[in-house]
Amino acid sequence: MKHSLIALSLLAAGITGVQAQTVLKIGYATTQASHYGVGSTAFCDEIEKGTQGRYKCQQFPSSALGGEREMIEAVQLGTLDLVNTSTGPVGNFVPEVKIVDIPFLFRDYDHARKVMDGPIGQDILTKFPAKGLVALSWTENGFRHMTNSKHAIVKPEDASGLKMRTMENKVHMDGYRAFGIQPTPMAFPEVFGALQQGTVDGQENPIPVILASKFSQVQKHLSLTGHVYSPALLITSPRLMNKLSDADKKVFYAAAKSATVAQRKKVNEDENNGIAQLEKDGMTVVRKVDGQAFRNALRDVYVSYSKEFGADNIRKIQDVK
Ligand code: EAX
Repeated sequence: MKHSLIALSLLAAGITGVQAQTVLKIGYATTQASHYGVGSTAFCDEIEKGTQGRYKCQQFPSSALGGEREMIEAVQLGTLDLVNTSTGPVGNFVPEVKIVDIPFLFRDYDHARKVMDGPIGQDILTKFPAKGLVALSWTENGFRHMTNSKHAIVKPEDASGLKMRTMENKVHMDGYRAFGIQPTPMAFPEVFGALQQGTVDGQENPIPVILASKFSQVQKHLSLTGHVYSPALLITSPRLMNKLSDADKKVFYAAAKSATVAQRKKVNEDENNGIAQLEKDGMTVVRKVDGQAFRNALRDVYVSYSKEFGADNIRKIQDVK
């Protein structure tokens, strides 16, 4: 009797010796072994360690909680704590993000990462709280390449007329129309089935996504167009961040930086090893496309991009060395 009274009084005083634990739900589109899984696991490991186990994650890989747009909405509503997402649908929530989705805006990974980590990319992150979101860091999806089931794509004329699945992203769709592509916007969970049934002829994604999603099973041709750099973001909500102590906030932001580093490292690895793997899996790969022809095809749409985003803002990104 005596012991239970002591236990009860300790409990009442909150002195349980066992810290309360909060389990955070984090979702992303591809497998746990993919670049999103590697980045998310780095984040989760670090917040558990940094908060002495007071915070830990429950991961929902492989679009278990729906497409990226749905997961971002769930974070806004409070039914999901974090999402590690490409910028694909993000521009529909935070318009300032759209500029980084412009085709052929970034020269290479070094250029893209410098922009995202520098003042331009960091300033975009400050626009999220006004939309009920908090972007903890830029992670990374990668440079996007075209796959299809019909024929090799070397120049825009080869892509012309193809029904290609795109993200729900107007900036991408306007650019792809300039190549003569018929863009079909679709949430990621539906893509494999649509390719398998031939509802669309092709799609475009970075090597890490093509690998993790086993698109080689439903796509014959891969062309290394690298037509868009696809940034990604680790997003949570002001609701979650406002619950954290200042010390825990620091832990979360530091863990988000670790996610960025880990995810980019995995993208590098997939870029180095993935193409040979996809060839082994049966894809025919066009390594050298006519990049200039693709860029030339965008001349008119760049006029509308300049009107929408400001020619000087586009130039500022292009001029980052
Ligand atoms: O973020 O929808 C897409 O094509 C994205 O690249 C994918 O969800 C990974």
